[in-house]
Amino acid sequence: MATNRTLTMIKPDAVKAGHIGAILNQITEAGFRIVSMKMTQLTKNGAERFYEVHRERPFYGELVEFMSSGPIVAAILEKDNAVADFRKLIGATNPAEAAEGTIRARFAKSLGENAVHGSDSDENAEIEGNFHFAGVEQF
Ligand code: FUP
Repeated sequence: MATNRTLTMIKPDAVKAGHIGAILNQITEAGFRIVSMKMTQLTKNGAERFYEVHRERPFYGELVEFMSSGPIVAAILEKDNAVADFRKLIGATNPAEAAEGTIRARFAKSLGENAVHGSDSDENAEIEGNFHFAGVEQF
């Protein structure tokens, strides 16, 4: 079952800019079912733990500051081939390189403030889903 799920976050830049509705619409129009969803805010410690794999990268500090700077919308999404299909829907990490019509091409500001997160593997989708949601919140 985990192979059909991914975890997304609508990041602080996109929430501030008022894009929650448009992004969720694009996600559901693309055939993803919402398994879990909430508006929340990462603490600095939470963002550090979520992005632990990037700890040694030069952008880690900025990433943690940004991701804890305001509210986000976290959601678990379900669809066949969810991880790969969602990454295709959001486009490249850098919005300047994201294909036309992708969520990042439409809504992201920059490489650092790139509107949405999408899990990069089935294993991480499960870890990230369980980071944000308890079992009873996964429908
Ligand atoms: P992605 O899987 O597309 O979200 O990209 P990564 O896991 O490589 O990066 C996670 C987040 O780190 C990105 F969403 C934005 C930030 N980042 C930077 O700020 N600078 C970089 O050079 C790479 C990533």
